[in-house]
Amino acid sequence: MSDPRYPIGKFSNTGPLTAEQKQQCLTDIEQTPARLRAALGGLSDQQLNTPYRDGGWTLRQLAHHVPDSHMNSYIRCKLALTEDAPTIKPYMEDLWAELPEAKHAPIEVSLALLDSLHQRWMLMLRELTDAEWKRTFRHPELGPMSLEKNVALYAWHGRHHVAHVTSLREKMGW
Ligand code: NI
Repeated sequence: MSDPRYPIGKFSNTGPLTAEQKQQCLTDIEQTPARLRAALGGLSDQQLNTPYRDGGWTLRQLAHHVPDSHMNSYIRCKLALTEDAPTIKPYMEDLWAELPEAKHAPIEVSLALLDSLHQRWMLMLRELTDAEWKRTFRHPELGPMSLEKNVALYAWHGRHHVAHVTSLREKMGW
């Protein structure tokens, strides 16, 4: 808990997932939209415009970042399922978070987007065969990544950002 950037710790890749770990990742991804919505519930505009840590994104930027990130991940999953180890296009998440709409738009727009996106994503993920879990895309800087590892990463990613919100609320007594 000493580093406010990583309230649940950094993502650690533990290798191939067991059936139970896969199931836990799917449950996390399924529940991320509701958890984020609950974490952000009842906050004023002023509270939403508060950085979750000194020098960090505001809660509003964070609410818009999660679907930005997960839309990219969803598309990477689809590319890996339909092409042979395709090279994906990274994006500059810090610059996306600085675009005007990412700083000012109502969070409900992104919460609704996340609800819908994760419903669609789960429909895809629930149908994956064992062979499909092992399919890969190639990140130009990070190298090959399997769907399995990508799903584990984004299960962590949702919990990571929800914890930014809940830890700020706890600290501020909100
Ligand atoms: Ni993130």
